Parts: sequence; C-alpha cells; structure tokens
Amino acid sequence: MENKEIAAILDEIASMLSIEERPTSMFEVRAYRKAAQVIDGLQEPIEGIYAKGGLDALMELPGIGKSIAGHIEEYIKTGKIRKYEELKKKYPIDMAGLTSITGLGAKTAITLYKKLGIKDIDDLKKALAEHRISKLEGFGERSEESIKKGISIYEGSKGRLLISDALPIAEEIATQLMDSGLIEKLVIAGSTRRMKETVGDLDILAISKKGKEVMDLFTSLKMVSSVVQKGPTKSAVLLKAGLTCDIRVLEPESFGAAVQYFTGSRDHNIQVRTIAVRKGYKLNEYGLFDKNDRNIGGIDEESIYAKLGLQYIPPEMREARGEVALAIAKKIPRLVEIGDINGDLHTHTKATDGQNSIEEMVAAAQKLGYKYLANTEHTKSLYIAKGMDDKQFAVHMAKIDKLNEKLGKFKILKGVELDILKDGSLDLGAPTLKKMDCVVAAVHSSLSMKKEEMTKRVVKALDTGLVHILAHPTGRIVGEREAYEIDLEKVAEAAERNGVALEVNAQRRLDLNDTNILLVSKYKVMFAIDTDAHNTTHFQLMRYGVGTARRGWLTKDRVMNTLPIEKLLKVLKK
Ligand code: DGT
Ligand code: CA
Ligand code: CA
Repeated sequence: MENKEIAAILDEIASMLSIEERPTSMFEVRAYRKAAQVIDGLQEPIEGIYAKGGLDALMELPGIGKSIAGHIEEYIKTGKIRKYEELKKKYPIDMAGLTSITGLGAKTAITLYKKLGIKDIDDLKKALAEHRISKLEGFGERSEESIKKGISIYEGSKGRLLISDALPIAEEIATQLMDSGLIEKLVIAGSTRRMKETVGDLDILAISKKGKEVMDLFTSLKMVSSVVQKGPTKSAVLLKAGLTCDIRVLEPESFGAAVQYFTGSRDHNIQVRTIAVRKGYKLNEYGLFDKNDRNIGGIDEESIYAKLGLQYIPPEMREARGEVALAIAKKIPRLVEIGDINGDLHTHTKATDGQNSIEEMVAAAQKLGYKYLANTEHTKSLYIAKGMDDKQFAVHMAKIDKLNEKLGKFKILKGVELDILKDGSLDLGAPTLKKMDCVVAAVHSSLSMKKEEMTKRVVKALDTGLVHILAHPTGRIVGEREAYEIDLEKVAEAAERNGVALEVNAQRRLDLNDTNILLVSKYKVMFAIDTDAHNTTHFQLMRYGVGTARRGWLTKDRVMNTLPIEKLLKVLKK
C-alpha cells in the first residue's frame, strides 16, 4: 500500500513539475517518473528497506538519487512531502485523476485549470456538458469529443459499465458460446439480468457436459483481454471492454438454484434464504434442500420460489424493496414488457439534431411493429440542436400531415421537445402547441438552479396545460452528469393535476430512474418510456427503458405508449 502511495505522489510531482517553465525541469520530471515506476514495482515494502538500511539503502535502488530518497524518508517519518504540498498549493488540482484520462496530459490539465478553474474530473464533466472547452483557444469540438471519450473509458475501466453497453457484450458472448453446440442452456445472471443501470461484472451460467471445452472456448473469445482464472467448472476473464466476466458450468439439478443465487441481488437473496430457513430448508447456489438433504427445487427458479410459498419474482424487482412481502401476499404485478410497447413518443430527425430522415425513422419504427411515432424536434432556444421556431414548426407540421396521408394506419404524431425556459415559460407559442398531438417538455439550460426555483420552473410549465409529457425529469446522464436539484414529488403532483406523463428516458440518461419511479408512482400519473432516438439504431434502446420501468415496478396500464393509437390520441387530447 505504502509503495503505491509514494509512487503516486512522485508521479504527481512529476506532472506538476512538467508545467514549470524552468530549464532543469525536464530532467527533474524524468527523475520523478522513473523513481515512481521503480517504487511501484518493488516486491518489498519501501518502509522495510528504509528501516534496514536508512537513506543509503534507498539510494541503492535504481533511479533514486539523494533528493528523492530524502522525500521518501520524509514521507515515512511524517506522512508528508513538503515539496509536494507546496506544488499542490500552487496547483490545487486533482492531477492524478485528470491525467488518468486518456489524451489529457498535465499541460492540458493546467491550461484547463488556469482558463476555466477545472480542478477535478467532476469540474471537467461540467465544463464538457456546457461546451465551455471547445470555446477555448487551441481547443475545439474535436478535443471536447476526445476528452469525453477519455472520460468514458476511464469510468469504464474504473469499474461499472452502463447496462446498454454491458448487455450487448454479454449477449455476444452468450451467442458465441451457444453456437459451439457445447452448451444445453445458458443464462446471463447478476445485475445484468436485473437490468441495473450499471454493471460491475458479467455473470454467466451454463449447463454442459463438456466443461473443459466450454472453458477453452470461453477463455479464447475475441473480446477477452486476459484470463483471470481457468478451471473446469468456473473461469473468469477480463474483457477488452474493461470489465470481468465469470462463467460457471453446472449440473442440471442445481442450475435453477445457481441462477437464483447469482441473479441476486445479495439483499434479496438474504431475505429469500431467511424464508427457507424458517421452513426448515437450506437454500444455496446448489439447490433448495429439505430436512433430509434432498434437493427439492434446484432445477429451476420457479420451483424454488414456489416451494418457499412465494410468487415468482421478476429479476428486475429483486432488490429487497418489499418485493418478497408482495410475493408472500401473491401480489406481484405483471410488469410492463417490451412487447407491450406500441410506439415511441420522443424522437428526432435531421430536421433538428437527429441523423435520419423522418421517412427512415418511420420505416424503422414500422419494422419494430410500432403503430405510431411522435416526431419531437427541438425548439429555438436550443440553437446548438438547430431548434425551430413557430414558423418553422408550421412548415414542418404540414410536411408531416402530407406524410401521414400516405402512411395508412401508421401514424406520425406531430410533436415537439419543447424547452422549458429559465423562468418556466415555454419556447413556442400556445397556438403552435395546440396544433400538436404530443408536446414533450424538457429542461435543457440553467441546470444549476436552486431546488425550489427549479421545481417552480417545471411546475409552472406543467400548469400551462399545454404539456403532454415531461421528458428526462431530473436531467441526469449516467456517468456524465448528476441530476439537477428538483422536488420530484411536487412535480408529480403537478403532473397528476394536469394529466402529464413522466418520461422514463431509455438513453444514457435512464431518467426517471428506478428509485424515482418508485417514489412518484404513488401519484396518479402515467409514464412514457421513450428512446429519445436521434437515429434509427437508437430504437434498440427501448429495452433499457422498459428494464428501468420494471425496476420501478411499472405495469402496462401505467405506460402511455402501450396504448393503441385511438386510445392514446384520446388521452393526449384531454
Ligand atoms: P455487479 O456485478 O456489481 O453489477 O452486481 P451483481 O449483483 O451482479 O453482483 P456480483 O457479480 O458480485 O454477484 C452476483 C450475484 O451473486 C449477486 O447479485 C448475489 C450473489 N452473491 C454474490 N455474493 C454474495 C453473497 O455474499 N451473499 C449472497 N447471498 N449472495 C451473493
Ligand atoms: Ca455481476
Ligand atoms: Ca460476479
């Protein structure tokens, strides 16, 4: 531990010295970097080396001269290095954090500090979200993009991956394993099966008679970067995507028990196990065992829950939030399913910041079996998104009317993603809005308002009675931006009063999230699960919105875009 700490400090000193404009600094920088590497690679604790041989022993290490040895001695004795403290005062920035982002060196970090006051990754993210970096001299849209990418890589490697990044990888692994013909059954378990918004690692379970061959294949898949562990029944690999993937090969008799156990969550499992114990059973990843140690429910999850007197609990609900009590009372609801979705109520095209034409979007929606699609372009205040004004919307809507005539039963709803301005007023006139089928309102600016102010702003917009859906109600973007301050219950009250649906946005936002949905669903409000598609491939994100809705226990009748078109239009008219 101590070696790593000292190495990190020396490395940071090197970064800070690298921007001092003195002729000697290049040598110093190199010396500190080298020393950091040497210490990081030591097998023995540096403290032990010092204890045995003092300063001389330190100086015998490769790359460590008198002054750096002195720093190490100082750190061992006092827990501090004065030179480091002084540099930190001069540059009060999280250099280690910032420079761990690919493509962001110490020089850039200092420039960003001097020009924009950016001290750490959080500041950096804020500046990116507000597009402040691209406006700096020597920077541009491209550097902003590359820093953004660097951040997402950094966060990926730091651990958790967004569900919409993780699940496709897990499915690709599953497909390649299944294609081998070696496997009879396979389940992707863990947080991925629960559709948690971020995933720490992938957990795959399989039934096979050929464990060894499965493991040979698994560890040699193209998405594997290194093998962590390899055995006939259990292996683990680090994936190139930055997360690990475990696989277990099981006997059919215990497969269900393993699926139940490794789906989690841990807290859910603990509650279920308590019930098993109360019945005199034993439940673990190998099975559900009675008093005579007979496995009475290992084959599938359904039989485990049934033998325990519980209704089957969908994976997305297994978070120890009251679902076990509900299962005892046989009151688990039928949650909304992807097949219930009849259309998407928040989408963009080339007319503003989307990448496909309306015709292409419609064709893609029809291919998914959708019955309708709301086209909701941005409004004028969002000029970076080429937002349109009342006049432009009039022309645009006429175009959609024409298109609808040709489409037959499929319907494009005329809509808008309407900016809620800073004072809660709307970015288009009421006459324009009244001509629309689907007004989706959203906050895109002045995100750092006080809670009361933000709440008032949104409530005021809903109280105009001109809004159908409140899009991404908290403004958060997973791994990029925190939610803004807002009293969601007050917003839900206003939504109930005005018949406004709250969005579950299926993009990287996943907003509302599961806990927010659980919080506001006690109000009589509908929800809309939207992909906020900016191109045709974005429609594929719907399942993450549905997964999030299921984690918030939503049933079909609470979700507006499960309605058939006639009913939907009636609801929207009201
Ligand atoms: P993650 O990977 O952090 O996104 O979350 P999970 O839920 O996939 O957690 P993971 O991969 O550590 O373990 C998979 C499941 O295995 C977990 O949801 C529940 C079960 N499990 C793991 N460790 C324990 C444990 O100590 N006790 C119990 N009851 N279950 C455990
Ligand atoms: Ca996991
Ligand atoms: Ca795991």
